[in-house]
Amino acid sequence: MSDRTLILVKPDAVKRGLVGRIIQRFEDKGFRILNIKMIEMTREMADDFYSVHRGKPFFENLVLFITSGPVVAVIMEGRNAIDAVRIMIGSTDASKAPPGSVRGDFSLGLTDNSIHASDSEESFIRETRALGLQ
Ligand code: 3AN
Repeated sequence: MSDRTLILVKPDAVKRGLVGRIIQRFEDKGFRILNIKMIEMTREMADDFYSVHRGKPFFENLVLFITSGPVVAVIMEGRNAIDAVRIMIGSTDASKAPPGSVRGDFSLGLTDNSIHASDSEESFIRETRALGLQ
């Protein structure tokens, strides 16, 4: 159980002007922002960030998408952060994410699904390192 996690507001949501509304939900829930940064991910950063997906059929699209515009990275702290935030973002396929979740309320996509959140302590460490945040 980790008390820190990372979210990325993805390029689709940044382009649509949803940054404030998405981050607000986590502050409303009780999470505290420890670090926040707008980042234009390079190909190398994306490659490290998504290294667990290397070799999968959707990998190239994923890298092209996440480097298609700025993302907003937020490190947050709060009780049971990794699990609690995963519940709040909804399932990967946003067309199946329930209303009330970030993806359920703001997206229909699978690659362009508005938000990313770390799914484990190990991912949190790899992802923050890939982004140069620690
Ligand atoms: P999540 O973002 O819910 O943690 P992951 O980590 O399994 O999902 O996948 C990372 C990203 O890869 C997803 N956000 C999505 O953009 C993309 N992705 C995952 N599975 C697929 C798939 N079957 N087809 C296309 N894109 C996918």
